[in-house]
Order: sequence, then structure tokens, then C-alpha cells
Amino acid sequence: MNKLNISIIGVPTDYGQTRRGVDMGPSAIRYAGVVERLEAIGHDVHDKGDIRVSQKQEGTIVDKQLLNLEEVIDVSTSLANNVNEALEQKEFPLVFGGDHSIAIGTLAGLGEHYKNLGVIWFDAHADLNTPETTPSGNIHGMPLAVSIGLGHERLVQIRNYAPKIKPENVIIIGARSVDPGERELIRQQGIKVYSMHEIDRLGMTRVIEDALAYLRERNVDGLHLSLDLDGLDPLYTPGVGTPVPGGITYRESHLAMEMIQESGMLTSAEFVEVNPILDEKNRTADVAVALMGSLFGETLV
Ligand code: NNH
Ligand code: MN
Ligand code: MN
Ligand code: MN
Repeated sequence: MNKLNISIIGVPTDYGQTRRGVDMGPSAIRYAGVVERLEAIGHDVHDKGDIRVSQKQEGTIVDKQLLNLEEVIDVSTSLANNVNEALEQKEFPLVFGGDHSIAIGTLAGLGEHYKNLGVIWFDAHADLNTPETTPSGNIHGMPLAVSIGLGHERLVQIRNYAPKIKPENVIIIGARSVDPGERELIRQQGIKVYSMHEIDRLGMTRVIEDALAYLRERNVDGLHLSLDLDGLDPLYTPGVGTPVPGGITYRESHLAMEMIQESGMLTSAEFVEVNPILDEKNRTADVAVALMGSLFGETLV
């Protein structure tokens, strides 16, 4: 196991969706013992605390297709700056949400340093909506589209460049709730998806082997894992805002993390959508931390 200088960045925001409580995700994950767990593996862990998320800005224009747009732009910009700084200091960015809209900021910080970044998007959803296709107006359903350059110009242009990543370097794993506009984008942009169907048929081992081989073939210069806890079955992670039955199991998730660790390719990660208000005894944060254990090199024996 390669010893890392891990820099934890908490992003206590719920502006990407409308259920309260997900802004307490970073606290719940810390309470579940993440720092101790990663240090026990042998890593050097620096908890940078939470970035500042301001109160709702009253009096701004309400766009039903882009809820809390100004607030999401603020959080994304500040997170992007923090991620950028961590990379400049040669630290491994580990980001805690918050809802999945934070990936806009994380990827904006990463994209400047990696010219050919690979992304594994572990999620029940595709997060490929645009203001034109969104069924909810929730920006947490849009971060992948924004990062490939599609969506509201001010989101796409965080840190003044676009796109942040290439659609052909993205692999979605665990999808089972995909909107019509997202299906079209997946086809049109050539985004690789291992839905629950492929996971059932091939098994998680083959899925991750294939995914990593695909990214290696594309000569990626870094690998980011964006893990939405709703990718797992809600049996294991009930504390999420939009649970979808028929998800990835606890063991399959661990296997995926272990295989990503073994590849030696991982250069950053984020864990999002932990909502302690909707949770049962912090189970979802506990699972998040257990998965980080596997991702960062814990072994069973
Ligand atoms: N696709 C739906 C939307 O855009 C739901 C997105 N919810 C998520 N994404 N949790 O991961 O509103
Ligand atoms: Mn140090
Ligand atoms: Mn998501
Ligand atoms: Mn999701």
C-alpha cells in the first residue's frame, strides 16, 4: 500500500436538491471515524474542515429548472479553489458532501491538473440532466453533464475553463434510474455505463476489471471516484434523499473499492448524499467510512 497525504475537504451543502439534512453529511462521516480509520491504514490525514457555505441568498431570481443556482455557483467555486490548492500541495483530495452538486466544484478543481482524467461515477442515477431535461430542477441531477460542458454557462465555466472532463473517460456504475434526456446524452456522448443489468449479468469483478482496462487503454493520467451512497441498495444505505431499490450490495461495493485500490490508479475521491436526518443510527455514514477503508487499502486479514 502506497502511503498517501490525504486532504479531507467537507462541503456542508444541500443546495443541489430540496431535502434538508444532507448538509450534515460531513459531520456524520467524521463522527463515523474516518480520520482514525485512514490513519490506522498508515496514511497521513489532514482534515481541512468544512468549506464555508453561506445562507440562502434572498431575492435572487428563482429559476425552476436550476434551483438555488447562485448558491451552487458559490459553493462550487470555493470547493474548486480548495481542491486545486490541495493538488498544488501534492495532497490527495478526499471530499465529503453534501449533495452530488458538489462534484461540479470537485471536477473543476481536478480538471486543471489532469488533462485526461478518468472518472468512475458510482450512482443509482446518471446525473446527466441539463436545465432543458431536468424533471426536478435539482442541480444534483446535473453535475456530470456540467462537467462535460453541458448546462448553464456559469456552472460550466467555474474557474473559467470547459469542459472539465471528456465524456469518453467517464464510467457510470450502478445506474437504475435514468431520465429520458439522460439516455439520449449517454448514447450521443459515448458514455460507458454498467447499469444494474450488467452488474447482475457479469458480476462486479468483471465490471470493475473491464472498467479499469477501458480507462487504462484511454491512457488516463488520473482517476477520480465520485461515489453517491444511493448507488448501494437502500437496504444498506437508507440515509439518502432519493433511494432506488435494486442496488449494489454491501459486498459488491467493497469489492469494487478493493479492486480500485489494487489498480493503484486512484488520485482523488468524493463521497456524497449522506443525509443523517433520513438515516438509521448513522448507518449510511458508517458504510461510507467502511468503503473508504477498502478504497484506501484496508485488508480483511
Ligand atoms: N435524475 C433525477 C433528477 O435529475 C434524480 C437525481 N438524484 C440523484 N442523483 N440523487 O444522483 O432530479
Ligand atoms: Mn503531512
Ligand atoms: Mn448522484
Ligand atoms: Mn444518485
